[in-house]
Amino acid sequence: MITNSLFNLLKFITISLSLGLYTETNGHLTSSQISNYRKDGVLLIKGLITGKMLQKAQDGTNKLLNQSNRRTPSYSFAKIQGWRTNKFLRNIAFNSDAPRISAELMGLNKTRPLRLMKDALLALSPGDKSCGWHVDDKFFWPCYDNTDITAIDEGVNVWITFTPLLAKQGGGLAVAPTSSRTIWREECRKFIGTFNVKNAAGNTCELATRSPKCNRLLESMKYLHDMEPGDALFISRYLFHRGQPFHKGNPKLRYSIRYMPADAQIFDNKMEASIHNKHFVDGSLLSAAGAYYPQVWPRSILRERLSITMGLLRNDQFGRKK
Ligand SMILES: O=C(O)CCC(=O)C(=O)O
Repeated sequence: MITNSLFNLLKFITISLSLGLYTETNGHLTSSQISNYRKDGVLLIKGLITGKMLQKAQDGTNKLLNQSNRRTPSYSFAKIQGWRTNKFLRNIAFNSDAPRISAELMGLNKTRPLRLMKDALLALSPGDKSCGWHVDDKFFWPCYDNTDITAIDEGVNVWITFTPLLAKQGGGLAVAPTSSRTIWREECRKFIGTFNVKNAAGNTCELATRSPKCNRLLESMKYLHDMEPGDALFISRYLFHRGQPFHKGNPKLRYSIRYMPADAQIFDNKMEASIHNKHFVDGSLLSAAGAYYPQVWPRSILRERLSITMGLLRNDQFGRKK
């Protein structure tokens, strides 16, 4: 009897550990990091992922790159929602400090959890055109907008590099600090990301032709960070950003993860499996869709993690890529 209970306890601990239910928590952000993020809409965290987690991500990404052709008009490789099938991406999205820091930047507390919404694994190679200045559209960010320009809980995108980046050589993520908090944010945003399911190509990356004026303004604000593998930029959902093309060298690998408060409302972009398969309606809470947008902070939920690891989630109906 005792042996049986002990065996079950050990089994539970082993399963829990293998699912990564216990997350490491390092120190809190300083008040100046939080206030700088809230002013600029961007914060660089050095060494967000290191050691084995980083090594596995680099190896796993290189394997994926060699195995499959996922070229798009702008990137030499693009894979969306990789956390659902790849352990090494899921480990970062769930178990790194990315969720905790995102929750802290948005001022969430333990009664208002954080959920993982959408990730993107991209490779930018020499000569790729990348995506011009933009704020993510409703394909990448299928949630209703927060129209309050002063809101702090609008959503965070964690952009992690797996390869070294030097600002002067390009290849990284260009950001326009403070653009998420400006009064002209919506003026410039309305030229792009107009959500239209029938327009398969989308116009999210085309600000340079759709509004040369906004494009010039953002170029004048452009900042590029020097970054090491595992470093991350935490950027506000509404910060203008763009991939910085480059001309020489190895592909630049990056992984971005979008997080939202659990009470955000789903926007029906006609591609989300959560809506098709769980029969949710436009405007449902993210938390209602369970494992499709799993809770990652303050802790993950065993039932959701099991659905993911057992491969029970249906695929999204991707109509287009950035
Ligand atoms: O990595 C890039 O080049 C662009 C990434 C991006 O636009 C995003 O993470 O939303």
